[in-house]
Amino acid sequence: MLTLYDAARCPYCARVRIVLAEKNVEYETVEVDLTNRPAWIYEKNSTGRVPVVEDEAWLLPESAVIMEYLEERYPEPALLAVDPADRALARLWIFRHDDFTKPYYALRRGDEGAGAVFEEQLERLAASLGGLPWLGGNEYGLADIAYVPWVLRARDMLGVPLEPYPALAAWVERLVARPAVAAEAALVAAL
Ligand SMILES: N[C@@H](CCC(=O)N[C@@H](CS)C(=O)NCC(=O)O)C(=O)O
Repeated sequence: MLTLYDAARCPYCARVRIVLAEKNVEYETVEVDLTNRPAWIYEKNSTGRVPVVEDEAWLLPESAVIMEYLEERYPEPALLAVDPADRALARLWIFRHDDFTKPYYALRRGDEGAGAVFEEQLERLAASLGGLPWLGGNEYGLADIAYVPWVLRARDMLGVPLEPYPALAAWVERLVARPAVAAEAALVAAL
């Protein structure tokens, strides 16, 4: 059985949890204490970070790579579109996630001016959604899963309101209607 080295509060782990839930994959969780990381985690991942998945003693770190691995290992239900252009767009979102997450962490640290920079990112995300339901276009998938953990944490843990960004708020509503994301929203609310 697949093992996930996990931390409840980690948004990168959340990406993997959501993909596993969407694909209905049975797995075991090993919770890693991020405040007191066990030495053995470096045997699983040289950076000492989570998430890591272990599949028959084979180890894979890095949430973006894990998401793609799971997509190929468990193709159904698909979380990447069939159309190559749509697949590329989803990958582009994931490749550039730092543009969004760096301002998030700056805000979390309380850096000066970070609120305004993060607001710009929320506006950008909302504008990208435009008339489309999902970040990747017409189909829900990995791009949405790659971003929603930070949006939920910004809303529920950093107190960032989403109402000023109606397209983004509606996107979150659509996402939490999915059991896989609802479970994650419940976890964030309890952190
Ligand atoms: N690029 C990694 C980032 C993972 C990451 O930063 N995980 C955090 C927890 S949210 C971690 O393990 N931090 C421990 C540390 O950096 O010391 C990924 O996408 O999986």
